[in-house]
Amino acid sequence: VLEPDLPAFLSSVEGVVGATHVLTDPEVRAGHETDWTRRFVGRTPAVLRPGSVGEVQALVLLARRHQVSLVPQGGNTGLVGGATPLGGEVVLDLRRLDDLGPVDGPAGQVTVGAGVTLTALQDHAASAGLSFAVDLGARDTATVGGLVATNAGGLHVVRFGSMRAQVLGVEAVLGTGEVVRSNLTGLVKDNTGYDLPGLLCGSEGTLGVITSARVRLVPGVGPLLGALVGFASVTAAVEALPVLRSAPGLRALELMRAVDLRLVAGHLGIEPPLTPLPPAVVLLELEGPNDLVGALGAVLEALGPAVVASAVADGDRLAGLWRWREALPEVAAALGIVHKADVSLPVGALAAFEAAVETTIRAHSPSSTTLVYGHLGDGNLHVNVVGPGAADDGPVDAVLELVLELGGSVSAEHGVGRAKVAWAARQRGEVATTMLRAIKQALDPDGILNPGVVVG
Ligand code: FAD
Ligand code: 2HG
Ligand code: ZN
Repeated sequence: VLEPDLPAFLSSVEGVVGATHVLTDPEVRAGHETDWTRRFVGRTPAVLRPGSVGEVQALVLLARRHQVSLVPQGGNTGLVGGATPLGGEVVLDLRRLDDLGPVDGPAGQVTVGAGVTLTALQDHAASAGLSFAVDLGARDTATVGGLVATNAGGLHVVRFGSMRAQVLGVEAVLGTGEVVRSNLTGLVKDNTGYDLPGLLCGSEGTLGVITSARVRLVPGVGPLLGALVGFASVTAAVEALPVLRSAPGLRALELMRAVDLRLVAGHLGIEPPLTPLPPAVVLLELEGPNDLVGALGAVLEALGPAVVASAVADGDRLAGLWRWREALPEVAAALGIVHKADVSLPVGALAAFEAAVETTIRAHSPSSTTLVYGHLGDGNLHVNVVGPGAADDGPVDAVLELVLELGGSVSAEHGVGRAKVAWAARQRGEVATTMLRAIKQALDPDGILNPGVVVG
C-alpha cells in the first residue's frame, strides 16, 4: 500500500500548470475552503488551476501516483459541501476550462468547457438564436462542470427536465487517470451500452473530473408572461396543480409562502408583492407564441375562487416578480448559517409535509427560523433552517426522517455531497449502495476523487 506523499505531489504540480496556477496564499485559498452557506469549512494546502484536459489528466495521474486526494471545484455554489476540502484535500479549480465551442445550429447543440459559467452558456446560445434550458439563481457563478456533476435542476425543470436531460456527451478524466470521451458528437440516439454521460451527471466529482460537455439547446426564448397567484394555503396550491400544469407554454411553477415573503420584503425594504399577502403564492411563467394573456386568463378562470389574489406581469415587472423568488436563499443566508434540506415528495404528500415541517423542526430547535419554498411543479421543496449551530444536524435530520416516511427523496436537485451521505444510503438501500460503490471502485480505484462524497 502506497503512503500519501503530499510534498512530492506539490513539488511536481508546478511543472504541469505553471507556478501562477498553484495557489497557496491563505487568503486566496480561503475562498475555496468554505462553501456558499458557510456551514462547511475545510482547508486545502493548494488550489490548482489546470487550463486543459491534458493538464487535468497529468494532475490526476500525479495525484494517483502520490496517493493525494483531489476535490474538483467549479463556481463553489454547491449547497451540500461537495466542493469543500473537509479532509484537507487539494482543490482543482476548473474555471480556466472555459472554451465555448461553435453552436451547431442544425443539431441544436454545443460543446463547452467545464469552467464555462451558466450565464456565459446562456448568452452563447442566445447569440445563435437558441437558449439553454437550465436556469438557476447562481447562474453568474455556477459552472457547466458543477451543473453536470450535481445534475442541477433549477427553475425550468417542469418544462425541460434537469441537467441530465440536457447532456448528450461528456469528456472527463477518470480517477484512473484515463480520459473518457463519450458521445461528444451529440448523437441523439446511441444505444451502445451503459449511459456514461448520464452516469457522470450527478457523480459530484467522485468518478471523474468533467472537462467538457456536449449539451442540447432549445429554441430561443419567446415572449414571456408571468403571474403571482395567491392561494389560501399550500394545500390549495397543491390542489390547483392539475390546472396550473395545463397552462400552455408553462416553463416555471414556483412556490413561496407569505411568512417567507415578509422576510424578503424586510430584507429588500419593499412592500410585499400582493396586498393582502395570501398564505401561499405561486409564481407561474408562460412562454409564447400563443396568446399568453388569454391562456393565463383561462387558467385563472378555471381555478375560480381558489385564487385569492393575483398579479400578472411581463418585461421588467416580470423580472420584479422573480426577484421575490430568487431572493429567498439570499435572505436565509443573511439571517445566519443555513441548514438546508432540498427534498422532493410525491405530489400527494406535499401539503402534509409542509404542514408538519415547522413543528418537526421546532421540536428540535424551538427558536429557529424556517423558510420553505421551491419548485412546486417538480414536487421539490427547499427547507432552510436558521438558528441551530453549524454542527447541529438535529432539525434537518428530523425533516429528512419525515421525508422518507412520506416516500420522498432526501436530495431533489442539490446532490448528496458530504451533507447527506448517510441519508442517501438509507433511502436507496443496501443493494443500490453496493452498486454505487462498485462503480466508484471501478472508475476511481484509489479513491482519490472527492473522498467521502456521495457514497462516503
Ligand atoms: P461547485 O459548487 O464548485 O461543485 C459542486 C459539486 O460538483 C462538487 O461535488 C464538486 O466536486 C463537483 N464539481 C464541480 N465541477 C466539477 C467538474 N468539472 N468535474 C467534476 N466534478 C465537479 N441548484 C439547483 O439544482 N437548482 C437551483 O435552483 C439552484 N439555485 C441556487 C441558487 C443559489 C443562490 C445558490 C448559491 C446555489 C443554487 N444551486 C441550485 C446550487 C448550485 O448552484 C448548483 O449545485 C450548481 O450546479 C453548482 O455548480 P458549481 O460550478 O458552483 O459547482
Ligand atoms: C433555489 O431553488 C435553489 O432557490 C436554492 O435551489 C435553494 O437555498 C436553497 O435552499
Ligand atoms: Zn432549487
